[in-house]
Amino acid sequence: MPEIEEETLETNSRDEMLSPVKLVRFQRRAQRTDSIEVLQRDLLRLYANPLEDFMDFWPKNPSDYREKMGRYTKEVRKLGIHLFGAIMESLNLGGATHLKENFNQGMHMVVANRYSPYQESSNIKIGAPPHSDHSIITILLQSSPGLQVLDMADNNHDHHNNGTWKAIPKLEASLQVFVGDHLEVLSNGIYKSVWHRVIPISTSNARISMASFHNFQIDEIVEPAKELIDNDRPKKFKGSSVRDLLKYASSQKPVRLIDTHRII
Ligand SMILES: O=C(O)CCC(=O)C(=O)O
Repeated sequence: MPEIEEETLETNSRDEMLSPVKLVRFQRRAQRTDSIEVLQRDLLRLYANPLEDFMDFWPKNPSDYREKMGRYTKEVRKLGIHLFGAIMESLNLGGATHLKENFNQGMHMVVANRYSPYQESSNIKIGAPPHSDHSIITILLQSSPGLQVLDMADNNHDHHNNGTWKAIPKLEASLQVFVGDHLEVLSNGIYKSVWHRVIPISTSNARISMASFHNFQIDEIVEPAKELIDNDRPKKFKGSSVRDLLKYASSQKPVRLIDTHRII
């Protein structure tokens, strides 16, 4: 029997991806041969740039939440800006100040994921399904192992059905950095967004992760940089904004928006 996948978002606020704070139980249901399997995680999503505009919407409990989370988001944002500068240099786009300015003023979304303890026998499995991120880059902090990335070294990078899942170890005091879909577009396919999923290792302890998604401004159309288009490397993608990617993600289609925007 073919696998049917359906995702549901359980949330108080139905105005989807753009409310300043959202608490969600994210479930993906898949019809297996003789049962329905559910893949579940809980997440709290906050916007964080500009911090002054959003912090008043953040949780007040525990009482130092805003102060500590504010400090973390400020530091991780600085890191994101440094990394973006280095990536631009690697693409010989170091002089493209409009891109840097846009990134500096861009959208910063922070998602705290909680993967609760679970029983192996339950048909509710805990984890995150295979996906890539809408961001330019994502910076991830994780409490314990469970993250896996698809290694497509021997495959055509544009297809995500093949490849080998590789576990990413949790290294003390380290962050992971992912290339997101909009960097794949901006770099005209030179950087590839990372296909990843989560299968928590421990059934008895919760796993927590904090993903910081760094984007351009929400309505900025992201297209391949013109400096990276030539006869040898023609333009690979049509443009899209972060708003387009978020709206599309909430429509829960199995194909990435940037793949539907592929020109070649
Ligand atoms: O929990 C993780 O390690 C990854 C989370 C993730 O992929 C996401 O929030 O998009």
